[in-house]
Amino acid sequence: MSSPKVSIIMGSQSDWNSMQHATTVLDELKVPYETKIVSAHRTPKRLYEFCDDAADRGIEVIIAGAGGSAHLAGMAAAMTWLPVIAVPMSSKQLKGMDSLLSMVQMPKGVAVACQAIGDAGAFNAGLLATQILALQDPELRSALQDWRANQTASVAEEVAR
Ligand code: RP5
Repeated sequence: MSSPKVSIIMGSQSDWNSMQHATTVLDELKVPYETKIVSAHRTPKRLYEFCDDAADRGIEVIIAGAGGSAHLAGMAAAMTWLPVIAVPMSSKQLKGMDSLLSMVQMPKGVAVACQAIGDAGAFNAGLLATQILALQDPELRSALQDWRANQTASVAEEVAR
């Protein structure tokens, strides 16, 4: 098993149901990744240690999913120079609007690439991580182009009635 290039972190085990969609494209295109529970407020020391050595361990992109007051992605982006893709989790009270706004409204100076709320956002986070890695990897780029062509070919022109 090659060492992970993408790290998928999430604030809680309860985020996995949505965050598992981030692994779809990574699995299909054989991009090595790891999955970890790292909470900005429940495990702040774990978050610090994770950010401290992520780049040294060969991680190139971080995907961070969290719900509610979702500071995980912003804190991760603040503590590492690696690109951070944020996925707002749907929440009980505000259906993920809280997560979305706290992730997308990053103040100037620290960048987070925020995706859509929930499953689609998680899926696209895996896709975007693959696109970032493909910049430096011609084999992966070719596999990604095939993946996109297959997706296009799978869309029927005629409406099934
Ligand atoms: C956040 O609180 C997590 O990212 C999760 O989305 C939410 C609820 O966590 P649990 O109470 O289910 O552990 O930190």
